[in-house]
Amino acid sequence: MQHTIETIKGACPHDCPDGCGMITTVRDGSAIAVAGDPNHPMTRGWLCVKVSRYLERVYHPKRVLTPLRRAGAKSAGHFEPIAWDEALATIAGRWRAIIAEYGAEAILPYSYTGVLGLVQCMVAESRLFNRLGASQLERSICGAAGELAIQQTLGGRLAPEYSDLLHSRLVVLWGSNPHSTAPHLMPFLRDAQRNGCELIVIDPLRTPSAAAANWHLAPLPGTDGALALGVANVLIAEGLVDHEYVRQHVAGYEEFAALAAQFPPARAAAITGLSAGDIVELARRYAATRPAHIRTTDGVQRHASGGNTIRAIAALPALTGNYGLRGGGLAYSTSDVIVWDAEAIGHASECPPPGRTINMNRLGAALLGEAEENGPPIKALYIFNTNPVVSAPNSGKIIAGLQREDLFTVVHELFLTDTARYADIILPATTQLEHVDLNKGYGHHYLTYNRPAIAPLGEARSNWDVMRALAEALGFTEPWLRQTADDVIAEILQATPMTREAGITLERLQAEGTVRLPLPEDYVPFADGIFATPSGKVELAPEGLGPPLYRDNPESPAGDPELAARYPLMLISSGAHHFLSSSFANMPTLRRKQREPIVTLHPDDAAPRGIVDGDTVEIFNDRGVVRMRARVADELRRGVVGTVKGWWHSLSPDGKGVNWLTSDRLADTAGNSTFHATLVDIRKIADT
Ligand SMILES: Nc1nc2c(c(=O)[nH]1)N[C@H]1C(S)=C(S)[C@@H](COP(=O)(O)OP(=O)(O)OC[C@H]3O[C@@H](n4cnc5c(=O)[nH]c(N)nc54)[C@H](O)[C@@H]3O)O[C@H]1N2
Ligand SMILES: Nc1nc2c(c(=O)[nH]1)N[C@H]1C(S)=C(S)[C@@H](COP(=O)(O)OP(=O)(O)OC[C@H]3O[C@@H](n4cnc5c(=O)[nH]c(N)nc54)[C@H](O)[C@@H]3O)O[C@H]1N2
Ligand SMILES: [Mo]
Repeated sequence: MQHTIETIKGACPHDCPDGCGMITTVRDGSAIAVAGDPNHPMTRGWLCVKVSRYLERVYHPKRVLTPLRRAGAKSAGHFEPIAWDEALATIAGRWRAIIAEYGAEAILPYSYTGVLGLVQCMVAESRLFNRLGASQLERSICGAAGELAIQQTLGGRLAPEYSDLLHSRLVVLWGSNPHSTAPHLMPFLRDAQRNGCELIVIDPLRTPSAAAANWHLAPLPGTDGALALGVANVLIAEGLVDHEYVRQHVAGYEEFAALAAQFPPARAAAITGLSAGDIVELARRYAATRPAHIRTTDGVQRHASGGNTIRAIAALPALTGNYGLRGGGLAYSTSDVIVWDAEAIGHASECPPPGRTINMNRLGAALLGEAEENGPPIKALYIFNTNPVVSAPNSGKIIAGLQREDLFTVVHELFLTDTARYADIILPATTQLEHVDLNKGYGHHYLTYNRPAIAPLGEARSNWDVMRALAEALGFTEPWLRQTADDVIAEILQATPMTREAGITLERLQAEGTVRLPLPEDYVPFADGIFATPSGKVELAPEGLGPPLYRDNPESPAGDPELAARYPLMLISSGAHHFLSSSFANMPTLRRKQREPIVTLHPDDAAPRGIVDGDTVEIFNDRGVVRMRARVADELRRGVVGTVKGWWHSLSPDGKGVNWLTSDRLADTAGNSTFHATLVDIRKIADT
């Protein structure tokens, strides 16, 4: 028999700065291989440990492939197949009844970045729900504080290409673990190091990124704002500030300097748990080495002072004149290099006024009554692109909320996740190989068109196709609720000045796959010294905000000594190397590589608890109790314990996960999550 073999260019959809180009080989309609696009300038022909196994995900025997209806108690996991028509009619009928009784704000769309794409994420999360006038979701589980802090300070999230590290003489990874969370940065960093670039890592954990550093500093979690102010204090006191740069390009210097004056090394040392000598040394090395690059991402801002922390860190390249230098500056993300036309995305001007806002970190609280503080109770949830039972904070409250008998929950998913188990209706989703999208990683400057490689499996439908079908079931006739994904992309490219003026069209993206945004060949953010802030300068003390004040985490030994007397250990749960949040955590090969839920503690914390390496332990606080394997290692500082996010509850030995323990308190900025501001204790349990 004659086989047909094709290779199809696509885009990795995951929430990762690398935003890779992906090539799928298809034989007779089935995908048989995925590989990194050799022509994508970041991907350079290889995929990470997770996405290189993407076919295991696509053809996973447990994919949900038909719509399902609950047939038993919520969470019991019994479902029966139903036809799409019946599923859509049921949803439309329930929503109409809820709107008639409570108004559209009783419907809450709950989504995040299971796929990061213009159509399957941004458009899918906005158009239909805008048209309904449903509640708005404040999407602040990840980096909202850091995002706003960077915008307030620099006027936009702009960052250099990974390859610019080759021009750096010093790189500071400040609460960032690219070894796992931005793997395509690592070859550039290693090449830079081979050329003599120095690497400093600031992280309470000795991550794999830190293991290869010249210097690893381990501050107490949540104290980086004081560290940055301490460094600024030394820069100012020792005459290491680039005053000419400050005069031309920095606003609010005097106010900032007055605040930094309150953080001499001794005080910063007392707060951060570092030595005063180390803080002085950090400032001197940072000032003496040019160009010096700081990479700070989201781990460092998932604390109560997350926004102020990022503002304080982002001040340092301004004080030393590192912004605008190739190999210098600061990398948080490149997300604002293109600002899509908001009206083309959401068509909000043609919709009812936006509904009230619910913060996604407060899902459990909102379902249990908090929503009624600013509107009707939540009577319907539409969950897609997210797995809140595993990934959102304070699982116990979320589960209690999802169990409400009067709540109508729809989950659109690839798998029967811990969240989908609480659904009344589950809808089958496509993988990236089965739908159209346009993707851009938030660490670079390239758009990649995702051409579907294979037909949808079973009856799976993409996020946008479900929105179109629901719009039809609800009787909406707007053309922008009927467009194909390709038409949506074409409309937004045309409406957005940057792509329109550069002639970046759907046809061009389809022909070329990956297209660079129209930036000069030698683009360096802020090289012109212009910042899109009100003053046109770096704002160290923006109007109405002032300089970045330091505050102790309210849930930390310094912030709540009484609580810390009961729960003395600070828990950090960062990204797992083999998972992406909870995505991939149901794939056999990656689960084996990640081994099992493990908590790492320092020997000095293990010994008084009688814990030795390999023991089964319970981690606990007032919110919950979770069982894990103990690993005793001096990879983190005393008083700090570390684990990873992502393990599914239903696939864990005790049916729980780390977010049973984490706090749903909101941060200082943008309603952000505070996952890492969590106090716990640990006890050994008798082996059974
Ligand atoms: N393999 C893998 N890749 C991922 C993800 C994943 O789950 N797995 N998640 C993706 C997502 S959603 C995101 S947002 C990005 C996040 O990318 P990163 O920001 O790199 O990821 P995190 O692992 O959350 O946190 C980074 C580091 O911050 C440290 N940290 C925590 N608290 C503090 C603190 O108070 N001070 C300092 N200095 N450091 C601190 C943690 O120990 C951790 O090593 O990664 C993306 N990529
Ligand atoms: N303890 C702790 N928890 C954390 C963090 C932490 O640092 N510590 N980090 C937080 C961060 S940074 C983030 S961003 C969040 C992420 O949290 P979530 O956004 O909930 O991410 P995932 O848990 O990966 O869930 C994404 C889900 O989307 C599904 N999906 C994938 N593609 C599609 C699709 O095309 N359509 C539909 N309908 N579904 C699809 C996947 O199967 C998966 O179940 O987690 C947060 N949780
Ligand atoms: Mo994230």
